[in-house]
Amino acid sequence: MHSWIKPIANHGSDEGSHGSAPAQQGRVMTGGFGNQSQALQRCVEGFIRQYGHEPEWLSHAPGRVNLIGEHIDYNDGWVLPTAIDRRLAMAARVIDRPEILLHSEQQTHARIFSLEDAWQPKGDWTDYLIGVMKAFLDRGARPCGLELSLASDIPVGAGLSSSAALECSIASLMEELWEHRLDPVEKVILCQQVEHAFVGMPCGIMDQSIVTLAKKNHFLLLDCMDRSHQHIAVPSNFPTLLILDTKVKHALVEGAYARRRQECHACLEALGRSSWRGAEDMASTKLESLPYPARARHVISEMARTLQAVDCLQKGAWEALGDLLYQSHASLRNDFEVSCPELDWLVEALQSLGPSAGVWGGRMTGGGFGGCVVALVEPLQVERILGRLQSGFHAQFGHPPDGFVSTPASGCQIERPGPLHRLDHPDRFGRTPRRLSP
Ligand code: GAF
Repeated sequence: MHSWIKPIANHGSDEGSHGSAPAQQGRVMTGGFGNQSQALQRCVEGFIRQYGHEPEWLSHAPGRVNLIGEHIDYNDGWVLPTAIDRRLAMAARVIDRPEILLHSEQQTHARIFSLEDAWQPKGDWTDYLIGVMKAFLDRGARPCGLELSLASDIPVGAGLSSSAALECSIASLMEELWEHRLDPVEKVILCQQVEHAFVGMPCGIMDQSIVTLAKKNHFLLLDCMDRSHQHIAVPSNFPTLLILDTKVKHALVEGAYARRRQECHACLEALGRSSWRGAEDMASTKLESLPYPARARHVISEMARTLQAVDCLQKGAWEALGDLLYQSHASLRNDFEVSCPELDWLVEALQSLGPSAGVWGGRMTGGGFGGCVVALVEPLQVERILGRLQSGFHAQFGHPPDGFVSTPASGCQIERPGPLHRLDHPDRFGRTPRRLSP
């Protein structure tokens, strides 16, 4: 184990990957970053194995769950996400060749991207990373060659924002190593634009915002109209956040997400409005005349629920908060049509367990079409609740969902561990990395 990674309790198997976190049926897994994530450790070890020397930088970013406010970030709504204690980590070292060497723990060899090529999307996960680098180049950043290695505890395609974690961690590295600083909101927008223009996913602003701005033990109330935000402290008696991964993979790029955006936009056009803000009190008869009334119903009702949820959170009204989560799920299932049978089954099962069995509420979280449910449960009942959900789900769908608990975690961070002398002396291959700006 590398000296600047502190030992942590092993909570899963070692077969972690950029893709999936270790799956253990019937066991509640904590994310692990209760100051150290397993991904950080595996990332540094992977770097050393791949390149034969230590990294100089370590950038790491969390996944996220959205408590409520779904599919309204691109509709000028409010959202209430928090970072989870599963992280993606990226270790880096400057090299004196015009190349980006990219290694992930799923690969045996590093992929090589020349800094002299014009980068085009390849249609795989490297697009998130190369797209961000290209955006920095387009803004006049000063490039240098890099060795990179990454590892992740955030399941991919599970609606927990592994892509935003990837974008934001490489963006933080670029700020340092390519000497181009951005303020946090600029960074969020750069990463969102990369998803739009390079990856082809017309996402809203929520995921990159929470990954960048998250504060430990807080939710983020983000106003997606003017991008202002407020950190909402988690009360000490807040229930446990239980995250249930159906393992049904979503592929938002494939069109359904973009269609939802277009449908919402078509409703606004029919109303002759430029924003949903201020449309909250619209009469239901007016909604019925829109091209997609159910979509409009979701947007308007979810905006109201999100603000009510903040109130419940601050008052400690868990049953009322839980009801809002169930209502949000019903709206996403019936009106926005982004749920799937596996998500619905879990939410119904949570609802029928109810407060007497320690369940306050739950809903699908993220883009939908698969992915995860977030539930609020009593800490002492977590194991029992998870066991019941897993066996019932297994009987129904032939596999158990993964389940893990998480506490609200901190956002993207970059560290420069170890003594500075590594920059001044050649490494054991005789290479002297370029000195960085102070
Ligand atoms: C995905 C998108 F990336 C977010 O911007 C948001 O729209 C979310 O789906 C749904 O709330 O995660």
